Amino acid sequence: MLIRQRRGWDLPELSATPESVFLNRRSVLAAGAAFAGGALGAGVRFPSARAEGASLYPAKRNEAYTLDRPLTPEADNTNYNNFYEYGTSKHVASAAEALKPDPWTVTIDGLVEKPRQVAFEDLLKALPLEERLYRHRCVEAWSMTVPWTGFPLKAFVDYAKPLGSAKYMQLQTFMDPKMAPGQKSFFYPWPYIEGVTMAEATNELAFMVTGAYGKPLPNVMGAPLRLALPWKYGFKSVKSITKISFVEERPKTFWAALGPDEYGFWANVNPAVPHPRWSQASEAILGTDDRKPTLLYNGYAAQVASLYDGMKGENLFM
Ligand SMILES: Nc1nc2c(c(=O)[nH]1)N[C@H]1C(S)=C(S)[C@@H](COP(=O)(O)O)O[C@H]1N2
Ligand SMILES: [Mo]
Repeated sequence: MLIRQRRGWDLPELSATPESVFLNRRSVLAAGAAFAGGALGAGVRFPSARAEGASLYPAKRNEAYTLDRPLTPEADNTNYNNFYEYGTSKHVASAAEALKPDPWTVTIDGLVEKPRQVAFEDLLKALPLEERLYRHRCVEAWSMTVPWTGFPLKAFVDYAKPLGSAKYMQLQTFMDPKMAPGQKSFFYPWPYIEGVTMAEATNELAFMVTGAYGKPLPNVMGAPLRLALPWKYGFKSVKSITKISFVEERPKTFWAALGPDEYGFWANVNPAVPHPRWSQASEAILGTDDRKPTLLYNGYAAQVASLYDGMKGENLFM
């Protein structure tokens, strides 16, 4: 595993903090103005759903989620990504400009009270946004720290109203080889699919992401809607989601289909369980030359360890 990153970021490490506090105040004022405008001028429309959504950022930070290290500078984050729909290189930001996140529809189906299709902007209206600072750990052993904006996955579950018989939530990326040339490769089992149990989906940490760094999500990070499961390896955090299905059977996930001996369904972070081809004992912190020891459940054991009580026969850590 080779990580070549320039260190040349000269911003003070946590400069994002005071700035977004300032911006939050400004966005509260802007929201007040928009509300007043709406009351006076019914029928005034924003130029596009995306512009309308943009006024929701930056969202108020949920201070319950704190970090033990600085945020990864935005430029480092957007220049080192995994988005196989746009190629297997880490430098896919310009290729991902072909993604069209607006308009965007999310299908909700399977074991739900009422299957339906929702416009992405209607999700934004229904589910209040907040900002959370999370760590992200790729199975390749690099890591980053990101200010995500979004809503708890549990809020989405309540919105979708699954039936009691639903055992898993399956999340699927768009399928459009014209928009995503990587999907022309027959080597991969497109579309990208991930899944979690209902207990995982409703855990407080599971987060549906619509923005990062106080702005709507850039294409390369999986616009307009991606997952963040900070206690699991990054491949679980599926990007550019178009379909969410509530199902009884465990979903056949993209990486587990491709390499069942290397990538499992659970994929919980554990320093003591190596990947078959490399150690997971430590992680390389993106944008620095530093490594840190990997933590069990990526440091989130207090919130999630009890999800796995008594699951003896399961491969929880691959
Ligand atoms: N649809 C889709 N989702 C995906 C991937 C992908 O290739 N396609 N890569 C995964 C992997 S391996 C990681 S580490 C994260 C990377 O997210 P980032 O590029 O925003 O850092 O996205 C995950 N979600
Ligand atoms: Mo990853």
